[in-house]
Amino acid sequence: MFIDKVIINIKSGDGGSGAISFNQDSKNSRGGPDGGNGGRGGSVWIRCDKNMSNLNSYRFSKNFKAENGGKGSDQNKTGFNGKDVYINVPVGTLIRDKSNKRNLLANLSCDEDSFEVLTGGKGGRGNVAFVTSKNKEPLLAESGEKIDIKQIELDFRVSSNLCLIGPPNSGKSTLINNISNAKPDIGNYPFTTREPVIATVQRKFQNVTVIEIPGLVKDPENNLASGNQYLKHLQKTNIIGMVIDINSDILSEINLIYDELKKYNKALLEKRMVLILTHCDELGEADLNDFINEITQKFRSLNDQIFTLNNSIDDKIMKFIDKIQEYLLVIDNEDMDDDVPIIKFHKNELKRVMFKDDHFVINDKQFIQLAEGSNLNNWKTLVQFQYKLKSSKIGDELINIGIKRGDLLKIGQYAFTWEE
Ligand SMILES: Nc1nc2c(ncn2[C@@H]2O[C@H](COP(=O)(O)OP(=O)(O)OP(=O)(O)O)[C@@H](O)[C@H]2O)c(=O)[nH]1
Ligand SMILES: [Mg+2]
Repeated sequence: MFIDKVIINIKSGDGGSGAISFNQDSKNSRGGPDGGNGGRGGSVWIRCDKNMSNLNSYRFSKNFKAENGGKGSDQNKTGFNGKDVYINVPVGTLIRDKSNKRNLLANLSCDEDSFEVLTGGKGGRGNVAFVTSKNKEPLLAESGEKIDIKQIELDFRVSSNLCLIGPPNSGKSTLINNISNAKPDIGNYPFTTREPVIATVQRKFQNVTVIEIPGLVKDPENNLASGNQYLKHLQKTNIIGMVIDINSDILSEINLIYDELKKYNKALLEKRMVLILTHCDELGEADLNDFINEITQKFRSLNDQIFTLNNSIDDKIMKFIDKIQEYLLVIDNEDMDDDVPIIKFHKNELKRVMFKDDHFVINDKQFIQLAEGSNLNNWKTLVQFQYKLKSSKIGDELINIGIKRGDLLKIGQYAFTWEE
């Protein structure tokens, strides 16, 4: 199993609510307000883990929720901050906001890189924060900031030195089997390999990472097992190795590969390409030379980069690895990632106040928290709330859009009439 793309649900913690409380100790018989603030909700982080090489651990676990902040309490005590939650991903994972397909949130390409993908909700303020010269006994407090669940996509591209692609049944797995310790399935039928295979080749104290992409076909829509869906991994390879059976129509197979690469991202054609012809044990040396001449005439860029292999661990295969290692020394960095700026989720841009059907609505987050954190069913609290509302910019905005005495005003779960 090799999972390289998943959608997961994340939620950072809601902020804790602020407290409404009055100090009643012996030193202060009248009792001053002492309701503390709520704690901050935990955040959701994405963190690179260099030991991961796929997203398989997200096959079943798809929900990640950070802890909510604690409530504030009396004696001015602030609630506890919620614990953060960390989502580990392999190096080279793109993070996208699923509600907005094109919204790339981050590109985690360095080891130990971490990114706060969803910040925890702010804690609400306790009633101490609402003391003014006119209101010494505020009955107001805010609920904590609420955070919605978000869907994000984790999209992992394997980093490799050599990526083997080619038509089905061309000998890709056989090559991996001969040069590394990996033992992919080999079969004399197409699509033996249905998911990318990753292997490491060790020679002369230098490691070469190799990835096999399942067979490419001309018409990928009709073939769910084809490798066309995995072309993204080519973006992060240094060398593209086209593996083709010498008994096939080599020129048209090369053209098919070029076409598929061009369709996906034509910049891929600028990468270093090598041609690996397999089944060469089935042909005489003279025929082999004719073939190579014909190919180099048509594809001049492949000159000197054609390897003729047999299904055996012989001199030819060793020379092939040596050559790949040599190329790697001169290829600086073929990683095609653009520098992607890290951006945050878009906030919902609702108008702060509006008229809807037969009533006015306040969408301002801070006032909603204030309504929800206070008990507006208590008339004394409501008087204080309305006073605060009227002396704020939101009050001015309501007047600007035409609110008058007696009009119905809704905020959060509450509805009341506007008094002047
Ligand atoms: N004689 C000979 N047979 C080979 C050679 N390379 C591969 N084969 C045979 O060709 C068949 C296909 O080989 P695989 O390595 O499974 O090919 P693949 O490209 O990985 O195939 P898919 O994963 O199905 O796309 C197997 O029966 C291999 O034994 C070779 O150089 N010489
Ligand atoms: Mg295979």
